[in-house]
Amino acid sequence: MRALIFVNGTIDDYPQLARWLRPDDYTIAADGGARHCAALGLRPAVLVGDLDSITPELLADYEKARWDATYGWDASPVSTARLSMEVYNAVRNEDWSLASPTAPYSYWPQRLWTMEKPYHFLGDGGGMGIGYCASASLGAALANRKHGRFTVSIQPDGDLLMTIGALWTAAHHKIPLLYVMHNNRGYHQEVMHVQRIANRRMRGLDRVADVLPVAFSYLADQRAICPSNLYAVPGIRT
Ligand SMILES: Cc1ncc(C[n+]2csc(CCOP(=O)(O)OP(=O)(O)O)c2C)c(N)n1
Ligand SMILES: [Mg+2]
Repeated sequence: MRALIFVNGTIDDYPQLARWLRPDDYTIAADGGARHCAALGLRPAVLVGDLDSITPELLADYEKARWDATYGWDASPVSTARLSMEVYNAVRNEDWSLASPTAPYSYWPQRLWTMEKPYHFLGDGGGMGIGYCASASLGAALANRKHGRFTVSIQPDGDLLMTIGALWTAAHHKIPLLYVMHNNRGYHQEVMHVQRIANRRMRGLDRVADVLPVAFSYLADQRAICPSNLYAVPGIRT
């Protein structure tokens, strides 16, 4: 992993610099250097300095993330901000590794989790293809296994349906990985896109199928996915 420090100098060519960035770069903004991060669409992992040269607007925007996360905290179904923070609270004292992309839940971990190690975040999938999350998380968990790291993945439902075989592979090869289902029962990014286009063309939403009533806990049952590889877990009947 590289640590990038943005200081308050001049950058002439943002697009050229953007091509050189990597998703796992650890970004540090030194005071007014935060404006370069904003121009590049980056949210720095750390902001340092006496904060006399960062613009008040940018500083307020950073501080706002915590406030934004509290919106609808007690709502049901649970908000994605709360889901993210509950998962963080559950893993933060482990040697954790977040293996899932964060775009499906509004990038909350980059906004609020403290990420200090290269393996704390695998990064988002470059191609944005669904089916990436379940399988990429499994690959990360395999790499983390020998280090004894706790791999967690906040797993969208549609994505898991694309690569459900990842569960079999995890069970068969005994790869420890916690998938926390982000089950909104739909291909929702797709639905929102279709809604937008339907509005623009002034037609109804009758052709949108947005409910995927899948019982993922049954799919994850080891008796179903890998019966040849059952092992006893104390307190759990197999
Ligand atoms: C292989 C592939 N097919 C289709 C798409 C188009 N697409 C983008 S998001 C999405 C829905 C994703 O559903 P889910 O994984 O449940 O996440 P959600 O949007 O519900 O949070 C689809 C179909 C894609 N990105 N990749
Ligand atoms: Mg979904």
